[in-house]
Amino acid sequence: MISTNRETAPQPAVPLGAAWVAEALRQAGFHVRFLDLCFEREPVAAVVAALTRFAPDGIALSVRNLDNCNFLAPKSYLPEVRDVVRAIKGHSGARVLIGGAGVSILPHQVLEYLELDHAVVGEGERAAVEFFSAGNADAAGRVAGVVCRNGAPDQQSAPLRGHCDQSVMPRLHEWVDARRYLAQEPVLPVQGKRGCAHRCLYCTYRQIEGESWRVRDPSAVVDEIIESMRQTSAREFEFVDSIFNEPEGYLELLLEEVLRRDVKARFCASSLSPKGVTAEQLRLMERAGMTSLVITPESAAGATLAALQKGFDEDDVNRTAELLGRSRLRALWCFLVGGPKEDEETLGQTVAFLNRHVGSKDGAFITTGLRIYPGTGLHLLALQEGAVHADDDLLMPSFYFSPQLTPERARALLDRGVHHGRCIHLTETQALGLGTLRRIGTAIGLPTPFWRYAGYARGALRTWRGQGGDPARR
Ligand code: B12
Ligand code: SF4
Repeated sequence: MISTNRETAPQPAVPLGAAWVAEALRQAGFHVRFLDLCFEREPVAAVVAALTRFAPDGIALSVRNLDNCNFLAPKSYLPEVRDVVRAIKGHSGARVLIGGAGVSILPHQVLEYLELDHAVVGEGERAAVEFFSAGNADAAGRVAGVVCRNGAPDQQSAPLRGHCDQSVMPRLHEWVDARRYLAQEPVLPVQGKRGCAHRCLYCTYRQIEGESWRVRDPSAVVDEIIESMRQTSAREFEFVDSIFNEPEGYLELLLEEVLRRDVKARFCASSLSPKGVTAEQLRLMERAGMTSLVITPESAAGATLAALQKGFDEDDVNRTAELLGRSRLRALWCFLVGGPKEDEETLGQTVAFLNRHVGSKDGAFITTGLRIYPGTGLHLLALQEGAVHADDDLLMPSFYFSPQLTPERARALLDRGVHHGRCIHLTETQALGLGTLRRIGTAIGLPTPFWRYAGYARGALRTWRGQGGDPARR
């Protein structure tokens, strides 16, 4: 298993999915080696060395990101993955299977670009085992979930139903050098559920995780956390679920289990929906050890929320902000600027929200422009508005930005309108030197979440550069 992701901004991402698939293969009786390219200085040389040492019969490639989703400074990661694929082909005749979130979004286009034959759409635990167990390439190509380069363009995985496969634990510590990641930010990811039943205009998650909620048994999730605490120094865990507070009732079951088992850890969540949040839920989160969360309204204006088909309105956003303001939880509020129907008025509503609700314990994360993916409502809208051409396969990043505004004007309105320095713009998270600051923060035991120091980091990097500092690689 080769995890190809080398992005370290806004933080290195522990290859949880690749580890999970590797563990499934091991449990099925395969002899598995894991190569994590994240911190390798010479990734191609590392791949060649591993192939020479291990001589695998099958190679599983995990591709988490296609690109950085940054409209203002776009970067595709696929050219570096192609270098890895070429090295593999030059040094091994093994059967290759590619998977991961990025692959699931555009499987055929990724296969064409990388000149590979087989990809998995969606979760890989079962598909990878069946693929590598198949007697020949034809049978491997017929495995549920596997898409073939020469297959029909609409060939997709079998729909995902029922519960997540409970029999496999990711056992991250077996596959990944957790210390390297924990030195950059002392938090490990954990996933309680897969899928999302919503249909937001721009979203890809149903292609990656499936279009219905599939929850794990809370006791299995807590077992995994306890095992990670035994095997690594991690004492904080981030729930990377599509939406932490859905489906209804699950977060209660999970956090009650954390309390029942008396787990002495801290928790955060990478996506809370403003819809339906209650004061009781926030109290339970605090009692169970949650200290921060990322909340994803994307806009504070009703017209934009409706156009994005978020399924909640500005009253939900404001009500949840009031509740969070009264809690001890730190909230990072995420906004997408430039969605359909965005204009000076709607952005003004978001600016007013940022001033009113993003308090001293909180932050806001601003992404300008929306990455367009095939099969989404946003793609259809972009075609109608002429923002993309029908022959653009969207493998290289294309973005939507409201025709009623420009990115420069949006930035000016935000800079002028927001009266505090707690807004973090996506581009700033890619600044050189942030990785060094993160490592220093971890070494001196700064309390998480690290986004709360964004203002200080901005100042420190400015001073450093002003003094002629040459920040090392992130
Ligand atoms: C949580 C999250 C984050 C968190 C991560 C926190 C953490 N502690 O890990 C944060 C906010 C930091 C983050 C940052 C970024 N993210 Co993000 N993130 C996610 C999210 C929601 C979940 C990822 C996850 O951990 N899933 C859980 C694991 C278990 O699932 P998995 O990795 O997909 O693996 C499964 C399958 O993919 C498959 N699989 C995986 N590998 C393999 C290999 C083989 C061979 C096979 C067969 C199968 C297989 O099986 C696995 C198990 O079922 C996804 C969206 C999503 N729903 O997937 C976006 C997502 C992966 N992120 C995305 C992006 C772009 C980014 C950023 C580049 C954004 C930015 N510019 O800052 C950064 C990059 C960070 C980095 N260093 O890589 C995109 C990638 C698509 C794209 N356009 O490239 C996604 C898909 C969201 C989107 N826009 O649609 N992210
Ligand atoms: S709620 Fe979140 S994960 Fe679900 S469709 Fe909307 S944006 Fe995607």
